[in-house]
Amino acid sequence: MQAEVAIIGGGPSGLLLSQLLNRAGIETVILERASRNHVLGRIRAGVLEAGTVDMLREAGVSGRLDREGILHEGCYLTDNDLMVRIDFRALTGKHVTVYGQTEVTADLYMALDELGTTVLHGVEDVTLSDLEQPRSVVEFTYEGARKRIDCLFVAGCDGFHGVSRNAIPGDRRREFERTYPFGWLGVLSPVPPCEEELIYANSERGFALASMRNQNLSRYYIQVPMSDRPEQWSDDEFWTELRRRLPSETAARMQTGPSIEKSVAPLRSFVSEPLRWGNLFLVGDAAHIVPPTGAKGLNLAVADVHYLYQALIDSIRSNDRTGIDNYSERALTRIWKAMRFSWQMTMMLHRFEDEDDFASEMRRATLGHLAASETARRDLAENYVGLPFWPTGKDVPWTRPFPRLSRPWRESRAVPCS
Ligand code: RFL
Ligand code: PHB
Repeated sequence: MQAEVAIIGGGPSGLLLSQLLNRAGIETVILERASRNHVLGRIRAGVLEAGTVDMLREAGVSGRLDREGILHEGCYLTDNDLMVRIDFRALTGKHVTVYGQTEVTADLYMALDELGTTVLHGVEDVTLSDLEQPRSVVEFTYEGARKRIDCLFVAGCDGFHGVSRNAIPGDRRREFERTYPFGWLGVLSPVPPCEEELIYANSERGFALASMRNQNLSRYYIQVPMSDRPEQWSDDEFWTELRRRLPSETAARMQTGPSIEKSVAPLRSFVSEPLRWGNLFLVGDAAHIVPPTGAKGLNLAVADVHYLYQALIDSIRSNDRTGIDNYSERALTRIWKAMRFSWQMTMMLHRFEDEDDFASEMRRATLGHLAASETARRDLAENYVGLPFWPTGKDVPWTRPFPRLSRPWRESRAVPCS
């Protein structure tokens, strides 16, 4: 097989990249390990930044999102009965959109089918080679036979457990990681949301999040020990624990129902640098993971696609390699800011098992500061609604060589592949 761009992984980042490239007349093939039903059944993100919605519009897949997405102009951070509203609209002029990742993925698959894009499901043993040659090779097993794609570029969109990241030699890659000693037990239930806006709840029993998908479908999470399994928690036990962590008035009016889905997600911060090796580009969770507390994972994946897709078009159509040469640094600059925000939100809102009274007072003081300071709320809102894709200061033009960075390894490990 031949393709201009081979895409490993049919999650949101791979699908969106393919859709944008196909619309520009660039031929892609998507290789996905799981079945389509499996990918469509995964319950994950729910909050889209405005920049993400713009990208989905640009890809021509926003029809249903524009009709069914719910605009949220604020959210609550709470500490027992203290509720602090972060007014996104007043503080930043922006909003976020509540629309499930499942729906984004379904919309993308429908659009790709219409364009006749090749998406192979159930592929195994993907290997990447000749990444530093003019043309690269992707080999894989499909329906029992070994197959091969010759391509110009490979997009590694295969998530945290994919193979693409490890195709970059270990001595040219650097990983940064924080794991957190708890997970999120999530429940999806066909009941109206308990509040019109999301609630990020801090309490002495641990964190809880009240979120939603639509007026009749709620998504709730509680912080649990990492060792907990979803089957250990009956629905009743879940609702009882959630009630204890939410502000009492909200808890009193919360409707409960059966769980449609129940799962435990680990929390991790992770970055692998660089995002490029020769003709390979890492995108989304393949290169970075954030704890879900800031609602940034899917949005970061879409931001990577934003930086990459035009760069690939420029390289393939006009032999202009500026964009692909700058992709890694451009994307990482924004990724690290989202890492910081997600880590900070996680530290502010979760109870750590071995924490002392000082640590819990620090968490409460952070929330108290948010309650009292508009500046603090604006900072949180600016990050939550999504930082701009491009810096706005006129003294940071991206067309110049990237400024020297303070960490010397970046220069010594710069990828020699332009
Ligand atoms: P994905 O979605 O993991 O897709 C990768 C795809 O690659 C396939 N794959 C392979 N295919 C071929 N060969 C291989 N060797 C392969 N290995 C893997 C996989 O089957 C899969 O289909 O990565 P992508 O596309 O980069 O998208 C990232 C997002 O899915 C992720 O960041 C978000 O879901 C994170 N996230 C949230 N993000 C937000 O922006 N807002 C939120 O509100 C939000 N909430 C969440 C979240 C993630 C959660 N969990 C479960 C981790 C809430 C939760 C609970
Ligand atoms: C969700 O609705 O699944 C969701 C919302 C906000 C988050 C994380 C998850 O920060």
